[in-house]
Amino acid sequence: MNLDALLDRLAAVEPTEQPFISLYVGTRPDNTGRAHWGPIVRKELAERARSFGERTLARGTYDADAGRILQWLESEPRPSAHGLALFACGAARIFEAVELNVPVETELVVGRGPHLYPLARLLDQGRRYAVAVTDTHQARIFVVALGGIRERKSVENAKLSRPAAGGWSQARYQRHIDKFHIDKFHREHAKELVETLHRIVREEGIERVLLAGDEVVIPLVREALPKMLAARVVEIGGLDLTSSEAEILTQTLEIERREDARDDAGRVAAARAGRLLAELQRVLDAAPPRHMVTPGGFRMSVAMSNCGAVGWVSDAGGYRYDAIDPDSGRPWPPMPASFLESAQRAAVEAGYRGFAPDACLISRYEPGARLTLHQDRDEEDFGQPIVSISLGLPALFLFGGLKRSEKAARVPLGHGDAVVWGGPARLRYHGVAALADGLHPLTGRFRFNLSFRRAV
Ligand code: MD3
Ligand code: FE
Repeated sequence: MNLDALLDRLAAVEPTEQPFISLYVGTRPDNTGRAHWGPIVRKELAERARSFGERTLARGTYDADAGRILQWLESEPRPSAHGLALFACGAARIFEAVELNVPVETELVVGRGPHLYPLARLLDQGRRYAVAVTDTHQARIFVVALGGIRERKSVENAKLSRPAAGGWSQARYQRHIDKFHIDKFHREHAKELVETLHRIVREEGIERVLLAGDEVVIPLVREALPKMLAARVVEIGGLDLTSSEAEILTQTLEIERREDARDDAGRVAAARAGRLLAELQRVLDAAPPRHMVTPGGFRMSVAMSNCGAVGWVSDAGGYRYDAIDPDSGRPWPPMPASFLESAQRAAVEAGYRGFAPDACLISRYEPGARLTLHQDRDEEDFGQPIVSISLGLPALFLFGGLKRSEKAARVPLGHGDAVVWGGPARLRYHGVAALADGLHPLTGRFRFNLSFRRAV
């Protein structure tokens, strides 16, 4: 079974009216050699049924789906499977059941769509990470894999080892090195650490490096990191060279789990983003991006288009929402169902039910393109949020205040990120810093932003 394809398929499921059942089952026998999961799963499924009113449509479809799940569980899985994952919603025409060759935690989730994080995590099994603990003299590098820790290497700066038990030559040597040389030795130490780390990361296929160190050495290490490594380094506190292996293990496992959860969410978002891009292509074929002109006569560096009942346009006459694309003289292309669904999913997750966008402004950024600080005030009802989805190359979003003069925070926005701007944030000044050059596997040298609005 190809779990990647399964994740993609399930990520594309639109929110359902009827309950969607996601069931993960850990099937490993206990120490008596017996598997206990059957009765537990049966009980969980039966208990959850009671959360729906009797003789409701939801209860009916839930019972049918649960029945189908139980039937599969009784007849299909091989005893050798370590785990099972099942997804069922008759109303969405989904029934997927797979055996897993890795253990999972037993978990039943009933919601409006599939619960995918555990599945995304399975695609990552066998991930290992490294921990580097350093000061300006000495470093220790550990590799954690399958829950165990193992010291791989210690790096020591021979020229600048700590004053040892008082040899006279050592003392005289120490007196003769000045600030300049100390900096130089610290820098050499950082470089040696980074080189060693780089080799270990490459040899062992490590995805993430957790780095602990003092405020002197961390900037030096950062400076020495090649790009490939910098992307994998996460700084952590609370550890130093005196920490025991047990301390290092327990502290970093927790951090790694948290980072993992972020990655899993990102993977689910990226699977959805792939589908949006396919639709986007169709929309832009019908209404190609164009560089609009501001009322002040400037050509915008961002190329724009729209889909939906109305579209945002700018020309010498001003800004407005219009049902007709001025370039084609025809209505804007309709909003694809997957666009609407993604926007509504994000809005609901942020606490805005009933968001019904009638406009989707599509912005295409190429390297150098930017958007100066502005407010979005052309919409009828500022009580409605704006939902934005970023695709392709990453950008630095500038998030200002309610006055133009307030200093803007810089927030990186990457492929698949969705942001909901509602409440007091709705009228904050915002913009996008000049796009850095880059090549995205799906969009090439472009960033696209979809921003969904209730305009009229
Ligand atoms: C924040 N686009 O099209 S996301 C725009 O990334 C625009 O392409 C940016 O600003 C982009 O107008 C930002 C969308 C966005 C829209 C409205 C907002 C962010 C907002 C209103 C208030 C605060
Ligand atoms: Fe804006």
